[in-house]
Amino acid sequence: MYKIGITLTQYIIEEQRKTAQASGEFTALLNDISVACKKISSLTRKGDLIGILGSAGSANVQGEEQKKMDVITNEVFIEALQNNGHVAALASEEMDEVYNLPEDRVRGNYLVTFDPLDGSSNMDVNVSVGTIFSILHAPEGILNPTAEDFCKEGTQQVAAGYCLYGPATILVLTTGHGVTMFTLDRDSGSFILTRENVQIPADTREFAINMSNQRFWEAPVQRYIAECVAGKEGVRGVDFNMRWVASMVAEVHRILTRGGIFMYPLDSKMQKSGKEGKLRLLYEANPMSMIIEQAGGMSVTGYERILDMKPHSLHQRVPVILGSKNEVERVYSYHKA
Ligand code: P6P
Repeated sequence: MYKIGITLTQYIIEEQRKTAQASGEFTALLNDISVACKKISSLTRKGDLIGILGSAGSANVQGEEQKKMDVITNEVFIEALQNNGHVAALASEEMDEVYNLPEDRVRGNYLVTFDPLDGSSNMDVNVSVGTIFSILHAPEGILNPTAEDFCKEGTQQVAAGYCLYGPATILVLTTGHGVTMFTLDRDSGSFILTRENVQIPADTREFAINMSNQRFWEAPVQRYIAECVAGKEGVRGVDFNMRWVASMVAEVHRILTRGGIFMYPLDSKMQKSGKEGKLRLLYEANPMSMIIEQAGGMSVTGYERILDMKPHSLHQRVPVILGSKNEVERVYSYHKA
């Protein structure tokens, strides 16, 4: 157990001491990521003051309109990670291909995938947004890793985390030994350990889903949500509450804090356009699933455990149903019925 109040740097150095052969590279990489998150936090708080809201006038590989802040925060992450010799390559929601480092940069032992500003459309309406990141081992001796090197099962992640830019800026991290939260102290400029060994309540009465897609959902999801909406007059015998922020980072943080179930299931509308889901496996579903499972929750597509999936491409999409174990278990059982 750590002392609440130590800094992220102290925490990761303590963690490093537990691993005899640790080189300190992983510690330094986490520090680089925290520097990027601090810079993004500072930018998100300025908004219109520095003209960073609105559209960038471009589209990402998903064909989605890029916001100015999508492009800016992507650059912040690249700058923070490419110069210190801890990564071998990067992959981002905002870049079609793998980002190989400039020839003269030293390669490190890690690969990082990231969504630099998840929920960025919320920036224009001043609602919480976040950064999501996932860390994998880089292939030995490969100067320029390929997309194939990133397409590893979520169980192979070395670490995963997010940074939520809300009323407070909170960095949440797991290295496979539980989930720890750090709150940015703007006076000192340090992330301070504020919660450790985070555990999600196994039960919940709060669901998060975009109800406007209801007519497109598959039967198991229709059944589950109808039962929640029926409340105490229905088979569940209790009333439910609903939330939808349209920032996965904010939804996951709420679930880590008080329980809940988050659902972006497969639907017939996305299937008609050839999509396998809404959220991306490598830099949204996998890191969030590692965090959720490390906090005692569950994360599935409806049909399988997300962390067991072998990705077929860099920007693969998947359905996501995650959160309080007993509630996700119930939805999973409806899909199996
Ligand atoms: P919708 C943000 O664009 C995102 O990827 C997730 O953060 C969020 O949960 C979801 O999409 C919101 O989707 O259809 O409600 O806009």
